[in-house]
Amino acid sequence: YFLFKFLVIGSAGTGKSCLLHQFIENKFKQDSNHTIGVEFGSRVVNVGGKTVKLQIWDTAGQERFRSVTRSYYRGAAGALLVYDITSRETYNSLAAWLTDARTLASPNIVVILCGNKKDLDPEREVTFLEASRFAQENELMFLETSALTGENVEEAFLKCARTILNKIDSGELDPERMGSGIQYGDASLRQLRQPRSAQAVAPQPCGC
Ligand SMILES: Nc1nc2c(ncn2[C@@H]2O[C@H](COP(=O)(O)OP(=O)(O)OP(=O)(O)O)[C@@H](O)[C@H]2O)c(=O)[nH]1
Ligand SMILES: [Mg+2]
Repeated sequence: YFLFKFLVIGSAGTGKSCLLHQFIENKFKQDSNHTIGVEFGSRVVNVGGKTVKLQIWDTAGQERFRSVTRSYYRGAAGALLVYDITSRETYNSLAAWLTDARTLASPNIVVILCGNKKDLDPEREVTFLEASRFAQENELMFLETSALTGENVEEAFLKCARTILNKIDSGELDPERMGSGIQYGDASLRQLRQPRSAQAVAPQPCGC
């Protein structure tokens, strides 16, 4: 039905590449190195009976790549904004990442906040409650995830995709707007054409 452009953003070492790997390959990426610039992955998912292809851009968190990664933000429909629950520093940078996403991608970008490394609970520096307040104040969805165990990884991507679909259905998001980050697939194009062709063959009222 659709193709959605997604971003994975957040500070270096929070587990962005591991989250993407877990989502696409269904396993934990051992020995993950810092991402150089941007990496790419895609997966087809079923959301509420509709087939959607997620085109996902995994960006480097290191400051030195910021100018490169920023150039990929344009026209993203959704984003996973990732911090590490065992690192307050990565949590403190969230506001800056969010500002970038909303100014460079789109003010309407659908963002899900992911508190990753949920499996390292004993080393936690950021509470669930604190992060959920931040999410609420900034109109973000929120989940704690673990790229290691796979907990909530699929849910994070699907939740974001589902919200985008709902916004398309309600008219809040227009896939035809330039830079919406949404493209029609064959199935939705067929549906879009249907009413017009039905109109063309519909019998005309005779007026009597
Ligand atoms: N325990 C645990 N470790 C994780 C998890 N996710 C990632 N890691 C580890 O965290 C480190 C960084 O993971 P990456 O996925 O490379 O981090 P990144 O956010 O892509 O980093 P940059 O590409 O530099 O921005 C690696 O050593 C991973 O093994 C997780 O859910 N749990
Ligand atoms: Mg990475």
